[in-house]
Amino acid sequence: MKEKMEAIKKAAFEKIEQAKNLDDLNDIKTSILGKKGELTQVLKGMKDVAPEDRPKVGQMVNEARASIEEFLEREKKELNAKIREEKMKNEVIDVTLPAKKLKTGHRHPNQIALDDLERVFVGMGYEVVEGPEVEYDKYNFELLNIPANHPAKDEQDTFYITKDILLRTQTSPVQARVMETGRMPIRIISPGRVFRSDEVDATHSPSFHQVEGLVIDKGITMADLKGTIDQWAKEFFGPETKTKFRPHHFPFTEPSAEADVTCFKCGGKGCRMCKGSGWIEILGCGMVHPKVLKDCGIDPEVYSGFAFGIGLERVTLLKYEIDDMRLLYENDERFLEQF
Ligand code: 2NL
Repeated sequence: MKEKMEAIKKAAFEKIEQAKNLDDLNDIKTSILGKKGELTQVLKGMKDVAPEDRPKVGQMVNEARASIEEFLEREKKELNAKIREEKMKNEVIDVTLPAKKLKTGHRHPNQIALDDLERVFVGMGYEVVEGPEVEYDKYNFELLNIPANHPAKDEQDTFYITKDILLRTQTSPVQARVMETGRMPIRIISPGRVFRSDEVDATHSPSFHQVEGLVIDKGITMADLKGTIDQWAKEFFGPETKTKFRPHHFPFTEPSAEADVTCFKCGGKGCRMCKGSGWIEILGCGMVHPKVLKDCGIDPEVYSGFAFGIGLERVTLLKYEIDDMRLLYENDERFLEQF
């Protein structure tokens, strides 16, 4: 029995010495000390040992077990130390390597155009006012003299939440809310996201941005409107820019007009940018309709005013000569980093 025990011990020590990693050590442990291990088998064979020899055999098995366990632990510690040393060697930090470049973002081209646009109006004393994107029919349509049967109110054109609540189709409702407060005079621009049920293409999107302006005071005339737009165009597109106004129709203004600016690419001679005409259409505007003033609680006999609406994306596309609106929404870094 003693020889058998020595043989098991010797074999175990040899195996342990040859172990290359922690998994090997674990396997050895189970194969000798485990439930079905060699030493355990000896204990199970105790019934064949003479009763008077049993304590001795038991002691031998326990001693063998203890010394194998001790050796296993020692080897395990040594292996762990080796693994750590190896890891430290591989993880040496080279402090002389150049640092990773930090990537800094910047404003979206739409935001750059909006900031430029706002700066001009704020310089003229305008206040920037924002309002809700989800609006009541009352503020988006009714107060702006857009009657129930108007095509703009069709479900084809407007996203309705309920019969009376919708995604605003313009930022005029912000201005209607300001008029309703009755604080005079008013000199505001209201930039923001608006929604129309349009198919996506190079010049349309179901969600885009508008900047509307509104001025109301005693004695405001069409001359103030034209002078303001002309001044804005010169500051925004360059001092050589001229403006012209063509008659148009909006339900909320009377008279209404569309304003063109001289092409800032060719200076008005005619080029690809302005499709040969020398002019580029830039905004819609007009004198606030007396009915709109009245419905918003302002006496049209005392006050008058003008309003205008600028499509932000349209201005951004023109300013940066971008030929497809979809590029503004895709957030492709290769596009964005050019601004
Ligand atoms: C366009 C036309 C326009 C207005 C917006 C307005 C607002 C109030 C009262 C009267 Cl509260 N008018 N806004 C006026 C004329 C034109 O926008 O084509 N925009 C892209």
